[in-house]
Amino acid sequence: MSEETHKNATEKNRSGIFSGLKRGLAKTRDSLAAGFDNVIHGKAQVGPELMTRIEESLLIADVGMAATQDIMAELNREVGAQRLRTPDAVQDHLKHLMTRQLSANQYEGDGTESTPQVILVIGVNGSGKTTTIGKLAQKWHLAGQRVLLVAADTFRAAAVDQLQAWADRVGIPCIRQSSGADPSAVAFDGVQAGLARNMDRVIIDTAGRLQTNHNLMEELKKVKRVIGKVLPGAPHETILVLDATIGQNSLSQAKLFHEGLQVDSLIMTKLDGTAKGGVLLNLSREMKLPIRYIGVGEKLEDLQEFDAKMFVEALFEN
Ligand SMILES: Nc1nc2c(ncn2[C@@H]2O[C@H](COP(=O)(O)OP(=O)(O)OP(=O)(O)O)[C@@H](O)[C@H]2O)c(=O)[nH]1
Ligand SMILES: [Mg+2]
Repeated sequence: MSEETHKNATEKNRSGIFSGLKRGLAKTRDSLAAGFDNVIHGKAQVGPELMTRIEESLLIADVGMAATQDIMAELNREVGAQRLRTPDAVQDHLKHLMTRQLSANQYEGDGTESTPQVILVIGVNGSGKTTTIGKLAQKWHLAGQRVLLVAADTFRAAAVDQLQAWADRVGIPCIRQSSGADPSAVAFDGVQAGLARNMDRVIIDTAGRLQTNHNLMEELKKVKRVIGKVLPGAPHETILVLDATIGQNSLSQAKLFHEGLQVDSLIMTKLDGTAKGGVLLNLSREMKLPIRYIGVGEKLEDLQEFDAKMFVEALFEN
């Protein structure tokens, strides 16, 4: 491929991702930008009305009280110092502040190049763990990596089958035991198999659980300890999958999972089904954890690597 063709292909790909993102964020965009769009693009002056509309819109998009107050304090300061003289300038600065908050926590890996990289995926019931694992596996497989799935959700037989179906679809192996098996035993087998088969990535699926269920949280801690015994340093990444449709409630979920299990990064699914996409700002502010991927639909390409700048652009573009 010539450099020019490659560049065009990359740009085309990027614009495809961006339109998917815009489509997926439509509901949040409607609640956010629509609230002050007509003020910004009308004949409005920079003044209290505009600032109130912006604040209301942020709250409606579920940006949350704390993150909204941060943003408004800084915007008001800039307006007060007469550094933002037009509504457009206010909007540009708002976008800048949102991007800054969303990119405050970058994923830096665990600093090791260990092979395999063991990834433990956790979260409440139905948040999107298994489908997200399937999509990640497909992405990484297509990128030429050797990926192994581990069905440590042994709670329901259907859960093991669901992961197996993804493995079959992608064309990669899946380690499983019968349902009802001890999840840490399956995880142990999985990591061992990952080592023996020289895998690049081992992704462990777990049963959904409420963050308030003590026994089930202890079960996950055991999974973590056990895989650390097979491969010191594993899991290299513990990913918490959150469902965007629950809005601010995802904060208390994230806090409890993080307290118990030391989460390394977040994936937010189902942004396409909610107007509460602004919750990512408060999550980023409170949790100080990187957001790695977002789900904006059911299709494979709808699981996107999170890009703060693109995310904010998509929220504001009509
Ligand atoms: N619209 C939409 N649906 C999604 C997204 N991600 C996951 N889903 C759907 O959410 C539902 C639950 O997904 P699962 O992957 O089974 O969730 P889980 O966390 O593994 O559930 P348990 O194993 O029961 O805890 C499925 O119907 C998925 O297709 C997304 O980004 N957008
Ligand atoms: Mg599942």
